[in-house]
Parts: sequence; C-alpha cells; structure tokens
Amino acid sequence: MAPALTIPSVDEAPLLQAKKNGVDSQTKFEVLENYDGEYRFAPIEEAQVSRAMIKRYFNMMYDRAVSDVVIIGAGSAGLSCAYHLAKSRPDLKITILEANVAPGGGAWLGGQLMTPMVVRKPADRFLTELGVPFEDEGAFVVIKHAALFTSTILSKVLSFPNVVMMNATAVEDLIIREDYQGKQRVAGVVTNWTLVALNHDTQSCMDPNVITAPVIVTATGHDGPMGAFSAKRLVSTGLLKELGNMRGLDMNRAEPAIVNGTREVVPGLIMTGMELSEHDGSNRMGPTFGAMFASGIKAAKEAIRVLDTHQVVNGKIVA
Ligand code: AHZ
Repeated sequence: MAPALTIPSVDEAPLLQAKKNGVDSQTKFEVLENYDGEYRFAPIEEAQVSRAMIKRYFNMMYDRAVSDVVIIGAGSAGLSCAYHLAKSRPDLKITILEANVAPGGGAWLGGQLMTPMVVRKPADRFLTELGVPFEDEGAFVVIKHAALFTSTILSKVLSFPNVVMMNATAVEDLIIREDYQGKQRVAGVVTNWTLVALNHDTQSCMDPNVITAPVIVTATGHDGPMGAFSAKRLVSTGLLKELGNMRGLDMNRAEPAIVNGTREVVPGLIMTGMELSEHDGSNRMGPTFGAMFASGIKAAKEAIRVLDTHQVVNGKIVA
C-alpha cells in the first residue's frame, strides 16, 4: 500500500504572493497536506475572500468598459473565434460575454444528447492544434465526448492573458451610432446580469451597463430563448429588413454556407456560427461541428481585418 501523503510545511509561498499583491502581512502560517485526518488550511478572514473577488472582477469590468473586441456568446463558434483571435493578436483586449452560467453553448453534447462530437475534415486540423484527440473515420473525425472539446478550448481561451469572460451576463442591446462617415455602426454592447435581464417583466426599470469596442463578434446561436440575439435586434432597429430564418437540415449545404458567409454584416458587427443561419436564411447542419470552428476562425480573421484597416482611438473607429 502506498504511504499516506503528508507534507508538513511552514509555507513561504503565500507570503511571497501576498507581498507581490501589496498586502502587508508578516504572518507565517502552518499548512499541512495530510489525508489521514490532519489536513490544515492557511487561516482566512471572510472579508478577504469578498475583497479578493470584488477587486479583480470590478477592476476587470472597469478596464474592459473599453475593449478591442467583444464576443457575444461562448458556444463553439464564439470560443473558436476567441482562441484564434487571442493567439494571433496578444495585443488585443478580448472580452467574452456569455448569458449562461456555464459557457459552452450547445457543445457539451453531440446530437440528441449523445456524447460523441462529429467534425468534418478539414476542421479536424483545429482539434489537432488544440490537442483534442479523436478517431478518424475518413471524411470526418469523432471526439469521444463533446465536453472534451469544450473543456479544452475553454481552458485554453481563458489562459490567454488578453482574454476575459463575464458569464451570467447577457447582452440586452447594441450600441448603434453614426460613425465618422455618417454611417450607422455597431459600436458596443449593452449588458446586464442575466438574472436581471430575465426579470424585466417582473420589476420596474433596471437599467443596464455598456461596453464599447470597435469590433463586436456576435455568436449567439440560432433562434431560441436567447439565441440569434443580434440578428433579431438588427431587424428591430431597421438595419436588417427581415430575418432570413434558418432553413431545414442539409449538412453538405449548411456547413460551407456558414463558414463562407461569416462576415461583417453591418459595420462593426461580425456574425459567426448558427446565428448567421437566421440572418442569411441558410440550412442547419445538425450535430456536425466543423463549421462552427471554421466560422469562428474566419470571424477572428475578419475582426483583425477591420481593426487593421481602421484607425481606433479610445475604442472608437475614427478613420
Ligand atoms: O447562452 C448562449 C450560448 O452559450 C449565448 N448567448 C445567446 N444570446 C446571448 C446574449 N448575451 C450573451 N444575448 C448569449 N450570450 O450564445 C451561445 C451560443 O452558443 P450555441 O452553441 O447555441 O451557438 P453556436 O453557433 O456557437 O453553435 C451552434 C451549434 C449547432 S446548432 C445546430 C443545429 O441546430 O443544426 N448545429 C450546430 C453545430
């Protein structure tokens, strides 16, 4: 039998970290990693926990009130976009907003709540880049569990220093205003805690907050309780005449249509993933995910193109 793991120590590491964080503490504390009934934690004040979260979260909100790129929706398309963008452009402040508590959208499962995830070639190259293992079936590959893709890409995206994600945060509206040429441009997002957004019918006015950015990527999926948010808002603001409405399932037509159609649909707003099927009136593909990865990557390339071809000052396109 393996011996019980017991590592008694007076731990210097928290002290060093505390010093680095500007905390004035000379207290040394004993910790013990013992799984035979003697496990001992470093002491803590409850208020320290509150402050550790609050200062980070609200500093992050303060900083990201002006972002370089906001991505609405952390499903397979939004996360693929975030990964490619963060990797290609470490200089950009990328802010992901996800209405759900759990990011990942529909990518925790394959079709009909089954666990395997199917990806048509050549989108398997993205899986190789991420280090997600799969079985090769010739024209397509299969990941043993969709959650393996989603947890891997999530952990990689969140590890980029230039990416932040606010989940449980819904985009309730878009900032739309005239740009330097007098054209209507999407220039930011209007946000609220999702639990507030879901209760506008039960409470008197609970005003939102805003984030401005020269580029917004919308990846809110097809129509549903929250889905196709920006496409629907474009219609109600008159920037889009009507929704194209997602058409019936045709895998061979749907996937290239979504990837090749990924674009800046109105100035400042790039649309990716299944939201585009509602905007353009293209087919759905059902449970094959390659188009979501490739559309996300294309959205990232589009975002870089927009940023590189305009002059941005304080989060606004000025030329
Ligand atoms: O919670 C939503 C989900 O995580 C989030 N979202 C939607 N509206 C939002 C809002 N503010 C913030 N107003 C919002 N977040 O957007 C995410 C969309 O993820 P998804 O997985 O639904 O969409 P996707 O386009 O990334 O992937 C679609 C996957 C599908 S659906 C489909 C079919 O029905 O045929 N086939 C595939 C591959």
